[in-house]
Amino acid sequence: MTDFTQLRSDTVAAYLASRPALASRIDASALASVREVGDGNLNLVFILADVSGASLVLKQSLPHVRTDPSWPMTRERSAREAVVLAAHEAADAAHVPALYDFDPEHYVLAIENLSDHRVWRNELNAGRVHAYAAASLGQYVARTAFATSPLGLDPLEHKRLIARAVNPELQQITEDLVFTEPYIAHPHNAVLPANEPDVAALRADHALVREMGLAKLRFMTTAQSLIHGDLHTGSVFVRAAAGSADAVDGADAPADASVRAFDSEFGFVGPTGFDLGALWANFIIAAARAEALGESDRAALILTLPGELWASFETEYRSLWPSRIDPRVWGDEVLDAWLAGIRDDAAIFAAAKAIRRIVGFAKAADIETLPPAQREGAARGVLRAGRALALTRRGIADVDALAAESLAILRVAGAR
Ligand code: SR1
Ligand code: MG
Repeated sequence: MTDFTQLRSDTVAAYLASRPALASRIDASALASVREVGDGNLNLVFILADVSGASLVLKQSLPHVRTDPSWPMTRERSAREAVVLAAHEAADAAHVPALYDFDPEHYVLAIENLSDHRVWRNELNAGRVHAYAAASLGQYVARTAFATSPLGLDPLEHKRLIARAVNPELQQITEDLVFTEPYIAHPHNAVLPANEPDVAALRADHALVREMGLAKLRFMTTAQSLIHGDLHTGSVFVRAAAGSADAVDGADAPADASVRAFDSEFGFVGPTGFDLGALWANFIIAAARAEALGESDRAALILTLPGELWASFETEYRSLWPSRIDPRVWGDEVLDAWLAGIRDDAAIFAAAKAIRRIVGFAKAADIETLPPAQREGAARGVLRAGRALALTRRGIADVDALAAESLAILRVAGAR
């Protein structure tokens, strides 16, 4: 009997053969290629293809952080990811990879191979913006959020979903890494020496730390919808095979465009704005890189994306509103206030997620791959933009105005 506790290139064929649910997906006896491609923080990932060209991805959670084996990590997160993938596929199949199989004994997900797509963060870092992706992701968050909230689900089903999706260990990682550690001395933190005064200024800002404390409580106590939980640009695949710079940078999607959110192992029933905020934060980070490289026009283009994301989310959510299952006390007058709350959450979570990627564990390649001379100003810009967003967002309905404020801050910080 082969041991599948930790899959290897020489055991995946036997593993496939042991999974009846995959028999129609790929010929385990005629594999043409097996590639181990996991480069994230947590998992083993294999892309397999058979001689006929059929292919799929196997993703197995490891019992520790892949990049730090001394940090244990529950393997049950793969079961949470299976719950999120299945629910999100039911709500918006166009924007997630298809789930083919889940094996709870070995913590293995079998999912659609999207290797004709590229990771959005890598594309942004290479100067290809794929601006159309923001609107697609606004639809994705709206559809999945509505369908998994009490607006789209029977109230008992919503409570059962909360129970099925609870993800204590990974929720706690987010609580620690996003909302706490950047604001205290902690071994996970590291910045360039030149940025140490910037971090000290953040920690000394009582108004900011108060906002982060409140945001952490929102994150810990809100059960609006089944969120992706880690929707940064490295968790998004984009494809625009038309490939021209115009097609890639235009807001209109090329005819063959595809946008998929993957890696939802941090998902749980939480605040809807957290997913929007994660994307928004990473737009600020990508813009900081562009600004640091002297590509001001590209930085400005990237900072149209928070507004595109929000506008698309709001339009889609409003279009779903008439289908809510119980309009008795959720009349139309509720919708504006509900959306305003999600928008405010998105902004404060964006601020938190921008700051954590500079100060704490799991940094962003956008900034880390800059030469130190440019990295210093880019990091400072992200920290200041995050701080300003946290403190000025209240009551500001205009996401474009908030993004314009971030752009102005990045420009000044990069020029120092
Ligand atoms: C130990 S996990 C570190 C980070 O990687 C994931 O992408 C999440 O953002 C998490 O915080
Ligand atoms: Mg991930």
